[in-house]
Amino acid sequence: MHRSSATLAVALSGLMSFGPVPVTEHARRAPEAIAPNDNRRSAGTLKDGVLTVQLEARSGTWSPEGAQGVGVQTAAWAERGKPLENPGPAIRVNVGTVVRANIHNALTKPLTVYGFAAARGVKDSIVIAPGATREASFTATAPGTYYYAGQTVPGPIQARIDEDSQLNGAIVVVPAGAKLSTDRVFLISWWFILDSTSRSGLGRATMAINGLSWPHTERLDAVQNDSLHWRVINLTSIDHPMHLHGFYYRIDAKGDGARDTLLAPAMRRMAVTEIVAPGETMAMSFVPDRPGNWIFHCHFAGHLSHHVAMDTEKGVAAPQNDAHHMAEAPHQMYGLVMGLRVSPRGAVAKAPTSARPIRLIMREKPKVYGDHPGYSFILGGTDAERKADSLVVPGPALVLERGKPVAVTIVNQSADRAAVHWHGIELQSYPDGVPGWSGMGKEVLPSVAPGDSIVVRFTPPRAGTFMYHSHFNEFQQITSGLYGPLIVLEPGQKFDPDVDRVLMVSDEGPTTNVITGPFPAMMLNGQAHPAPLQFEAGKRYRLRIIGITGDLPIQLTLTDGTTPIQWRALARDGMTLPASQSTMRPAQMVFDPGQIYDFEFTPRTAGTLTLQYGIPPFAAPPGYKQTAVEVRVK
Ligand SMILES: [Cu+2]
Repeated sequence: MHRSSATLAVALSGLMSFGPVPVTEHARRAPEAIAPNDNRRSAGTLKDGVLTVQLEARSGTWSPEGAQGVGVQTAAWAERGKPLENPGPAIRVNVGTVVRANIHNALTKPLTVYGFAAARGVKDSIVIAPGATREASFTATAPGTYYYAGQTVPGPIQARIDEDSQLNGAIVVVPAGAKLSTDRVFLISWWFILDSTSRSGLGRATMAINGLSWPHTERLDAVQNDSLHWRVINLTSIDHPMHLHGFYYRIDAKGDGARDTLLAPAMRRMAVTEIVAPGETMAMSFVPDRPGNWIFHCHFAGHLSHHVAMDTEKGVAAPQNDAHHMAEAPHQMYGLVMGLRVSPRGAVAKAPTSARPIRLIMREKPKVYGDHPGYSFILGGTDAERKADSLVVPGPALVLERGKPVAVTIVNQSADRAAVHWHGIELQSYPDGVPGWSGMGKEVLPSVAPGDSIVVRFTPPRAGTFMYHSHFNEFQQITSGLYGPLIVLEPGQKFDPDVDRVLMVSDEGPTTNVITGPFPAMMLNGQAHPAPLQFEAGKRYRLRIIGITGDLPIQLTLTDGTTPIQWRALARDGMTLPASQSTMRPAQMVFDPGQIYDFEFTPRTAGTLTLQYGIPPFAAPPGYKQTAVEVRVK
């Protein structure tokens, strides 16, 4: 698969003509249920270095929200004679094993199968007629994360949105002699119906990890200081910036299904948010050294919104489900979220008691973005607090000191519920900001009701660039102003806004129709039309670049008019880069919401540069123009 557009609009342009298959078309056949697959078991029979797997594609009913939830008719894989599974049966082998697949197409359409011949990934395919059986085989030569997939609709594999979108399976190859099943494998899939009469552009939609959608995804259990190894496979046609709460993870390998690249130790990078592009795979590892409840989720606000809840129809969540929504999803998250529960090993650290107090007020004003309200965070004790109608976006830059505890009182003056996530901070679970989830045992963080407040305490253990943002109803709240920079300094270090420049990229309001747009303007530090930036030649600046759009990918370039200038990478997601990665490079990058980069920039001579930012060309609608900001160097 190619890296393709991250906006649904572009991902789907050109596919619309195929039209959706109505959910009811074959629903009357009352077919078999498709079971979720946690990818722990390995399919097939291993004999004399040959794994023989008998696969069959059949039609069934898939219930991404559990057996009691809404079911949809889709094709899925099974081992011959066994129940249907989503994802399909996992194939786990050692290097040197020959994988021989005998594949039967029990569907009524020709089936294109990717991933089983020598070239692997979507680089090769075989076509199996309805009712026919074919063989395909390959030798597992390189360790890594791979996959197989089936397709019954015409067009490129990105055209899979409904009836064949769950024909996926993981292939994991480990070194000769290694244990087959230590790593967990998370396969991301989607399913949706387009509806031009719908407010959102979607009829019904879901996004799933291993065949289930939050809050129904598997709960992962670990013990504090365990070493966790996860593999992620993205078989949707859209990016997913995967964000881990509370911990950095190491990216060990990235692949495209055909080839997996194990990164050399000096090139392995630490992140809290990494993009997994369409058709891409990722191997990651981390050690949860603090107990409690954590989440690993896609940072596109729409991918954990009600739009991917099955009781949302035509963009409107069924009102009779509000109570069940609040009970089942007090965090108001759906879709691409995994929950991790880390049980303590030894004594649990207590929250700091003496701490620097901070009051952070969440404020709302009606009709700021058309009919939609605007929100912002205001710092207590400031002029902004005294001016009742003040709505400053982004929220105030909170400048904290490494190792120094803070006690933040979150005051909710809005009509919605509130929750604040301290993005990238290695804190304890309770203050992490996911209502109904963060915490441990019976002590679970609530959301803050309108008019109410809560105090959360944490101690930032690392100096760097971070952010805080809403973690409730994010599709609405993050696109409408609820975020701000969080800068942690070394003890004794002073924040100098002259050389320390925060560049925060966000949306100017929410998106109503996620398929056709219009998509909001992208703002730089809260401005859709930013004023020129001023720099001085010869001075060394630290640019702290923070992505917090709702669902849009961001390209940012600093150019002299023709080519990007050079800057030095300093940090990623708040963590200082090792010397091997802190290199000079062209000042052009593509990043997704939830990603943070620090660069060192020393303009050499006086003159004018241009900072250009907006949707990257591969995802932009036709005619789209990025915003250009004049950069004046004196
Ligand atoms: Cu996503």
